[in-house]
Amino acid sequence: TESVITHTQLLLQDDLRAGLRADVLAGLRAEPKQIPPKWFYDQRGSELFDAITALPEYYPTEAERAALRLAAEEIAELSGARMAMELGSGSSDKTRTLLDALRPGRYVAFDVSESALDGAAGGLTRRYPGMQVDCVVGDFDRHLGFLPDGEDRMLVFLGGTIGNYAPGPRAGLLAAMAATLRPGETLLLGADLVKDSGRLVRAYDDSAGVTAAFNRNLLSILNRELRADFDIDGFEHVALWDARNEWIEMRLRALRAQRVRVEDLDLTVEFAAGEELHTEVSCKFRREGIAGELDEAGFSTIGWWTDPDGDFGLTLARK
Ligand code: AVJ
Repeated sequence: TESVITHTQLLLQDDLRAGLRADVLAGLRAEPKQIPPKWFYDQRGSELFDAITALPEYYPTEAERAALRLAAEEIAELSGARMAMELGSGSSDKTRTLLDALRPGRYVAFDVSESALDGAAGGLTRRYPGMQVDCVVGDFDRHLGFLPDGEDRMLVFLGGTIGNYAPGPRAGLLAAMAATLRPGETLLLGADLVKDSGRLVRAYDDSAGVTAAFNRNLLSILNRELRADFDIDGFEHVALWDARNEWIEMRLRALRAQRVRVEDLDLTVEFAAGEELHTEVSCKFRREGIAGELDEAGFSTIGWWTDPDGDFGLTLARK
């Protein structure tokens, strides 16, 4: 059997830059100042994120892998899926555990990063001869409607990326996912669960300082892509647990007052000493909360699994 790899480009370099410009312009004018976490992932940011997933304090990656191992066969049976479409597939590394059980005829890898997709595709076709691999470069906030049609499809959204969405936008994303599926098709959702706040904070403020470097790399991205002049050493990494909203927040705190020029936006912004730039929320979930939100979006939950320690949850839902 021959393997087929296709490539679709929904996101051009120019679109990406226009999106960054719009988000940074709005975010630096907002109170408090904020930049959405989707801009963390340039090449260096992706490398730092991979390094985070290998840290002893950062439990979600291994926990999700363990949950997938326990659940994969049942997911394959319950879903009956013959085609998998993964959003934010990155290296597609953990996905293999699922593909081993599902053995779909077709796998769509959807990511903003073309280099991540290219890196993954060859290995997948070698491991799964005869499986068609479609690489789609796109932004799932805008391009869900372009996912390929097919029969018995399963949307796969792993890694806890859903946690980057606060409740309002999250409802919108889940509804958009439901809208792309036909009745009977499924969604597999990975979500990090509420747990001891000490463990949570350590996962986002590791002792080796990798998460701090990941957070501050955002300022290097702005300096390079938008010709800004952030003094990167003038900001420190902050990670805190918001118990009311049940989310982790990452911020960059100005150690001293500074004026920042963003040439490409023709913008000058002032940071007071101690002022914080909000860079990420990472929501943590409870089983009933996830089921309720999925129900609200038009799904019904048909399966729930966690790793043996109960740290990370996988939900299978049917439209
Ligand atoms: C990729 C969004 C799931 O929220 O845990 C890791 C990103 N940020 N450490 C997360 C992240 C800081 C990660 N997600």
